[in-house]
Amino acid sequence: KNISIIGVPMDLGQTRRGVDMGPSAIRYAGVVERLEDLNYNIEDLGDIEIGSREKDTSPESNLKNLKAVAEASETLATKVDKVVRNGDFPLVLGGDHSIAIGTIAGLAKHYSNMGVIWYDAHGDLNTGETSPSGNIHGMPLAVSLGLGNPVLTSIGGYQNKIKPENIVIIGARSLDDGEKEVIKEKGIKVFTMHEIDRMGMATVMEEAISYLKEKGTDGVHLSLDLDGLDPHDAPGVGTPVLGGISYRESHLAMEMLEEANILTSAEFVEVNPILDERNKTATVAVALMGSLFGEKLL
Ligand code: DIR
Ligand code: MN
Ligand code: MN
Ligand code: MN
Repeated sequence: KNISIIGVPMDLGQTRRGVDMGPSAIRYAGVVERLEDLNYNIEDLGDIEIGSREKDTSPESNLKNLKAVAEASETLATKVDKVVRNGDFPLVLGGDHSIAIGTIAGLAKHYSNMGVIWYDAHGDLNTGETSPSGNIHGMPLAVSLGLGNPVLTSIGGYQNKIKPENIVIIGARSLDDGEKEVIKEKGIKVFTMHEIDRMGMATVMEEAISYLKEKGTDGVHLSLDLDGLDPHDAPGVGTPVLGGISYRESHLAMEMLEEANILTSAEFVEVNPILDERNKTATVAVALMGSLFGEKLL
């Protein structure tokens, strides 16, 4: 089996510097060796090129760095598309979560009914109208649903990449009012921290997996924002939120996804080595990838 790694040194989807070094930090934490030891052929395709920070937001929109984010998203979509056409498993390393716009644009045209697991403290369901920040990393799930600025929703040359009923959000604990409305209106499946506390991660993952199977998904993408984890376990993120998913629960989630054998692509985002403690967060990301790709204790 082949995994193709794509690094996306993107920091333009939010305002804190350093998350562009995420791919380096994850490589330094040994992602290639870790997955090679699980008998995968790893091809590291290197990093895609990212433009520079824009001084002003354009007059027609409050979205920060819109042009540069859109350009990088097109580049990433093309690269992801190529990996899927080669029959390889795309593993995308961020970079802030705005990169999911390009990843999903490259993936979704290969499936008629793609599922998405959004592992995150946040919903990332804002549009220019509802965003409190203008940061595009708070918008990629909305964009993939066809909501928001057309410059972003038309990346890859088509709209409405995914269906709301094919999305499962896991770990949510910070949602803006506009995001709550989208969730209700579109009927998006969400396991908040409340459900994880109440039912336990094992039941949450069982339900999430059978939900996506019942929807008849023909591929499932995992978009894992490291801020889904508790900041205690993953401190190197730009927007930490207390009371998150533990390291152990996250390993269990990855192991259950591996057992279910439903994933067709994955991305790990928001690793910021400048805010981290001795590369702890990148190391956690790589450990979770180990479980996701079949590492066993015995
Ligand atoms: C907030 C924060 N909802 C926003 N979003 C974050 O700016 O849209 N997403 N941090 O990961
Ligand atoms: Mn080795
Ligand atoms: Mn996110
Ligand atoms: Mn987040």
